[in-house]
Amino acid sequence: MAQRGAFIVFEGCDRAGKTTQCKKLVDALNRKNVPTEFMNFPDRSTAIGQIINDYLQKKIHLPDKAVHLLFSANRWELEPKLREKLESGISLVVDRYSYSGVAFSAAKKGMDLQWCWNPEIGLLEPDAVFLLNLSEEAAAMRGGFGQERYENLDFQKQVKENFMAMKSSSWKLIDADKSLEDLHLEIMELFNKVYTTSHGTPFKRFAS
Ligand code: NYM
Repeated sequence: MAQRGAFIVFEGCDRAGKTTQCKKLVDALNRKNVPTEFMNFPDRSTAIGQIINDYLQKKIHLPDKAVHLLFSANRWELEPKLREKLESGISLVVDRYSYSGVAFSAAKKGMDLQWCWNPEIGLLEPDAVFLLNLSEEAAAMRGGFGQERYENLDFQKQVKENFMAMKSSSWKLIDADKSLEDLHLEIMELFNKVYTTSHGTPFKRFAS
């Protein structure tokens, strides 16, 4: 049986450069013959993902708790696919995961971190979380937000606080305020360490 792939999650506020760095990492690893695929959450291509997309684009309104559970259901519907890929030896670089789910929902009034975390319990736990951290000043230099929900400075500040509150010692806090290439090199180095240590280890799942 193939050794399982590594499961890496990129997290951070909007505009931190996650998607660009995820894709650079995937390309670089495939060039080095490390079979790797990109995935992202929310995955807007599924039926649940389409409702989330309509919500984010403000085409529909949903109560905060209901949409939170849809984001979580979107991860659960793709859990078998993630597991199968990892078991077949493919490494996954995933742009946002449960931590975004909790950090964004808990930034809303009346939404509690633990309540938000509960539906994530039992999902596969990544081998590493790379938290791309960008100062508000640097973020502001990157241009305006788009039209989607959550894309405003005050909300993003609260999201950042929530990420910091969830951050454990195994997370890699990465200063994203540097050139694309420097950031990529730092991420490659971090990935190599995680890849060596995660190989051959059993999957972990989120506990309480
Ligand atoms: N988001 C993302 C959530 O609110 N909950 C989640 O569980 C996830 C995965 O969706 N502003 C938010 C964060 C983003 C928005 O993500 C869309 P992206 O990466 O811009 O497509």
